[in-house]
Amino acid sequence: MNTNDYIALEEEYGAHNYHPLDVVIERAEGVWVTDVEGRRYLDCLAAYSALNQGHCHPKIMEAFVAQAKKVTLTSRAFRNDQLPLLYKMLHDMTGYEMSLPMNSGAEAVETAIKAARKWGYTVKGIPENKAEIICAADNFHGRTTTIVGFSTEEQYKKDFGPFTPGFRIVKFGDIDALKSAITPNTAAFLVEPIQGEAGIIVPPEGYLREAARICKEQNVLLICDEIQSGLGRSGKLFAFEYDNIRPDMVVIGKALSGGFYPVSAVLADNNILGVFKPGEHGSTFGGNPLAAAVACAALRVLADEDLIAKSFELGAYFMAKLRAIDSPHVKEIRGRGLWIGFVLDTPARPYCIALMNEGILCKETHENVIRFAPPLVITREEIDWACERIQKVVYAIH
Ligand code: IF1
Repeated sequence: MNTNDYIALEEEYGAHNYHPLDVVIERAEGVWVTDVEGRRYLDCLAAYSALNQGHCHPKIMEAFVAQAKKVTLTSRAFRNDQLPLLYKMLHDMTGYEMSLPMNSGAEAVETAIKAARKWGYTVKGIPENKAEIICAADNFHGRTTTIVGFSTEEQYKKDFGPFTPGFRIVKFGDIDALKSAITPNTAAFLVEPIQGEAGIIVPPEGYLREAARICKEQNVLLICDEIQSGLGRSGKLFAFEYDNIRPDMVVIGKALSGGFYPVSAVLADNNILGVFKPGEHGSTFGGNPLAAAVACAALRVLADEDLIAKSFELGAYFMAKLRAIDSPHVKEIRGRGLWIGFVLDTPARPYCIALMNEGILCKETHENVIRFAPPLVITREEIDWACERIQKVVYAIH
């Protein structure tokens, strides 16, 4: 079978909820992927930051295979010997008193929403069914019906209603808008410290710091969705560190497993996560021993290989090189760490296709933005290699 055969099968038998580039990946290692024709590409998307540690990292692989041979799933009806180690590691790395493991990012966001509401009723004293959660315009927190209900992107929500009530939208980066949206019934403010899907939008200096201060003053929980921005992508363990804050809840996923397996978690202190009593929340696969073993290995790789510092340094290097590309079509280059939005004044998809033909995989977001977010194991030489090709493509398209 060749590329076209695989595409034909997929088009015929798969639901058409995606429009992928026409590259059929067969194997991968580190920052490189190989397609079914044997062509190699540098992966500049890293599965939307799930592959911060690089494809098929040998250490995570080792943990994955070893654990798969022992026990993969117990359900939470019984305990397993891996989950406690993940709890301890998350605590030691982040300082939060506890965590609650789930699978997908969206499930962890749902978990944070449930925790915030329950905290609102049982701790803050919000009247029954009146809790409100404030979210930012242009947010992306996942695809469940509750989450798309507070999306401001028509495409994500049209014809999927009716939606869960209790959410309010404020402009991202606008501190006054947040202030005036808070009522005595506000349980939480849920926000991405840097908006990913929106096009890698870094908020104005001090926004999160001020938001954290107001939330504290008003007894509102600050929930940071670090599913995409966290675990080194932004050049820090968490993007909120740029504002020197400590959110009440942090949601992580994606790179928590280094791309092997869906693993997500909510981090918080006991006064918040402690609201859940036995039977009130859960998941068949959440916290299973395979997931826990993989997550521990993935976190260890982040630390052992100093990937967070690498993201910080190489991100600045990559961004400076991209800024040196002189084209009237390039409007802005923004981001933090190895997480870069390359903003054009024209549709980005033709650029992504041209880059694919040059051996670089990346994806447009919002029509005009190309995101460059390679695995954090990328080298300076590989960034040079990519920049040569990016420059060639930018200069070739008029
Ligand atoms: C897809 C986007 C990125 C996320 C944040 C929660 C989730 C995500 C900040 C949900 C997921 C993914 C989903 C993926 C594409 C990707 C994405 F373009 F859709 F918006 F990265 F920018 N919070 N983002 O970024 O996590 O349930 O998917 O594990 O194809 O939908 P999930």
